[in-house]
Amino acid sequence: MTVTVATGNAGKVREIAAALADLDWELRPLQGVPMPEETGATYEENAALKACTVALVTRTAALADDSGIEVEALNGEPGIYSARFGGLGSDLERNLYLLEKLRGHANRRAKFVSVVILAQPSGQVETYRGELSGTLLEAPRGEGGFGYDPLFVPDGQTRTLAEMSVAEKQAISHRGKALAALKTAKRGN
Ligand code: ITT
Repeated sequence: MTVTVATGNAGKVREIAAALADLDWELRPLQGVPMPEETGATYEENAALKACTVALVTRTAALADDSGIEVEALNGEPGIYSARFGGLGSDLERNLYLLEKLRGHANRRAKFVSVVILAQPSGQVETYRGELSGTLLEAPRGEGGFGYDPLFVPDGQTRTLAEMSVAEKQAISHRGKALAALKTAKRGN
């Protein structure tokens, strides 16, 4: 099966390609296909918008991820707005903005959520979800990963997601869990 990876986020592309390497799929990059505006109210709606639009335009199956970080002390913000948090343009700026918002808060609990949708040009969709709970540090640590990874220490771990290899992150992460569920469904085991 040919599958277009419907994301403009290079970090997600790396993780999706690594997770699906052992499936017999030809993964194609998005390459010039315009992505829709994310007007949905949920991860599921936004992932479906992205996957269905790209499947229609490319006439291939398309896989999209919509994800975000939900911070307890901020009543679940930024959630589906994580990529645009504070209207800021870089991961570093968004991390510093998050730290600023959390200043003085004792509760550092947060969770990542990923919803992965595989859409066919026919409109058929399959939805997979994964979550990862953890705590947020007072300062970024590590060079790997993307987004809020340098601030996030998963439960049961001592390193941030940015201090882990792609494979180590994948084994425990929200996206890794969603993609593992997709693989299980596709392989029928
Ligand atoms: P596409 O829509 O093109 O896939 P995006 O980055 O805009 O790329 P989202 O709208 O799903 O994707 O926003 C997800 C944001 O949540 C992402 O930009 C990060 O800021 C954050 N995020 C999601 N998964 C993450 C992860 O594994 N590690 C760190 N931050 C993550």
